[in-house]
Amino acid sequence: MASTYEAKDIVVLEGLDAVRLRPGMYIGTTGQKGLHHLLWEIVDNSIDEIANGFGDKITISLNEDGSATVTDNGRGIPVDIHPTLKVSAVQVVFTELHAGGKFNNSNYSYSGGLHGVGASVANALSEWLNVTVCKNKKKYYMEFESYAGPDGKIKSGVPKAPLKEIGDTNERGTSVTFLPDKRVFGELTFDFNIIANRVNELAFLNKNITIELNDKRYGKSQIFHYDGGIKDFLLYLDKGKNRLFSEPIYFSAETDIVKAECALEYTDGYTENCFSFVNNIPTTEGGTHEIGFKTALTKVLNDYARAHGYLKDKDANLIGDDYREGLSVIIAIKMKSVQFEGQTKTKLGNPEAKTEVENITTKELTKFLNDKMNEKVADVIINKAKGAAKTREAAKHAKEITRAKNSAGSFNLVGKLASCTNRKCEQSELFIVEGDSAGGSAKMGRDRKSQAILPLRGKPLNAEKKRIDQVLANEEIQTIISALETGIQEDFDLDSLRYGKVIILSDADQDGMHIRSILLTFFYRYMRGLITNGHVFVGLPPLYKVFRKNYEEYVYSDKELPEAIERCGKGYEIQRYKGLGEMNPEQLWETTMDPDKRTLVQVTIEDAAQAEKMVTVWMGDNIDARKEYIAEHANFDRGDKFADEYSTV
Ligand code: TSJ
Repeated sequence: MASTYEAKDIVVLEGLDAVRLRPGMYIGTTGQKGLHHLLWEIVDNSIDEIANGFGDKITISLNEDGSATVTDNGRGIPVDIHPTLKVSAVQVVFTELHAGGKFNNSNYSYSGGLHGVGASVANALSEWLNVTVCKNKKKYYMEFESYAGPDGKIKSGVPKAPLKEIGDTNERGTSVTFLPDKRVFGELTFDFNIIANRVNELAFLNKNITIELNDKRYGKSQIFHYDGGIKDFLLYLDKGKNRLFSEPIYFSAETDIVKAECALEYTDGYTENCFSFVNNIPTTEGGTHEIGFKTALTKVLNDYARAHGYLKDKDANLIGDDYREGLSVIIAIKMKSVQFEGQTKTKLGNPEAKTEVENITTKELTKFLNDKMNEKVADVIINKAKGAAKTREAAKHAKEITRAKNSAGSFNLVGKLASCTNRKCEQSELFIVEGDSAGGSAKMGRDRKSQAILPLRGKPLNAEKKRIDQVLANEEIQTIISALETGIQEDFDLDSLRYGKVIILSDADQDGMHIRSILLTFFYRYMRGLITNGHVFVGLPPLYKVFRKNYEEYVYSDKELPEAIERCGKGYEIQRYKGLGEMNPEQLWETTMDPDKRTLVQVTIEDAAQAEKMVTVWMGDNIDARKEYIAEHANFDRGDKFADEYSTV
């Protein structure tokens, strides 16, 4: 087995053993997210190196044995001997929990890695890890291993030998290969799509980088590189929308405190899409940088509107919402000592980020607008905002009506809703069921105490195309709003939620997927807190029943069908359910509603964002984008996560 080579390593290694004892403290979970976290901890280092101007290429390989290799062509991790620890810097990086502080020193790192301990955490949670450094015309190598000692306890990330010079080279860079430990992550494996998505984002956010992703297990390979950086990112996000400018507005600036980059444009839609990042990390909950941008946007545009006669002396200023209708923007900043806040720690808290981004945006946007060449663009923005201000009044009126109806007992509105008797939110569930016939079965089959049923007749209205007042006027949507009792948008109040679980039950076909997507888009836009707080679920009805005399089994995915047939044995029969409506009340209860037997998939904010994107393309006016999308996603048969990767809740 491995040999430790110096006694004082033991002290260091106790740190790594602590990581293994409580992996959650370092990587959040030991599930799929945690496994991929290890990879990002390593990749972040290469990104940092390149973002600092050293090298331009990263290669990530997912190897056949389950390990992953990350290689960059940067300067190579320093190999000199650490003055107090008396081992190579490479060893320190992989064995010291606080190596981050020593090597990612103040003028080096913007890394998003957790506490800057990333590489050592990845080492601690790997069966083995090896590193090759090319630097100073020399090649160096070192290997680490985690193994069970005589007492059965696992020693984590133990160096097998000191860093060794193994030859000459003209190349430069660092290469790390590691095998995540099965004793920590079980049989979980790297997922090409998860990695490709994030790598794609990283390539957008770091325009000088080329990232190659090789999946050696399946022979798949993809290269990510965007000359346009976040400008390309914005075009990607707005694909399928009707964009109002030929090119996004783009600016970047650097101060002592932040490096900031913004790309923005308008579409003919009515919602705001603001995506922000700090040190390459998405700040989904926003924060001070976003506020700085928005404050500047409103001020600059109001000033411009007044200076150019769009607003007369008697007119009030337009409000921020008006200027953000149809706005798509990406704000990416880099800064040191970031503080993250909020429920999911994805909200930037640093007050100086507001001032900096606000000043930069004010200066750059003013410069842009005052360029004669951009007069048309300015005209489009201001006129669009004036239109938004007009309908804001109408929307206010429509909302007042909705509120009045709600407080008036809402008899008509919730007429189709069969509520449950229990009033406690956490013990109540609302099933939104596709179709009157399935709705009828659900009403008969349910547990009346805790389960409410709301049947949806047809497709509820498309939340993408209409202005807010029209969305709210739709009967199906109004029923949902009334039933949930939370209010919407800025009125949304989670404490008023009537049903702790909102469960969407739709057929396993294209229409069902469409209805689900529209509902998710609605929640995403108007009741986002419902999703972020984990209240929205998708129910999975069975696809088949496999049965013979005295035996029956429901099957929920095509993948499981052969096994079920085998279990059933000779003389089996198969019933295929084409829709929820084919099941009688007892069957629906047994397979899909009974809390003890059913499978629910909790909807994440990413699922909802994806649904929104799909609905945008699907129902928007851009026919080319729609064709392209359908060509790319031709198989609608439960070809999404709600069929294949479910987890019981
Ligand atoms: F940390 C790590 F092991 F996870 C890792 C680090 C993994 C990979 C794939 C690459 C890297 C890495 C580190 N790439 N490039 C660097 N650069 C440095 O560590 C470095 C190089 C030179 C200097 C210097 O001041 O001369 C400083 C640093 C931090």
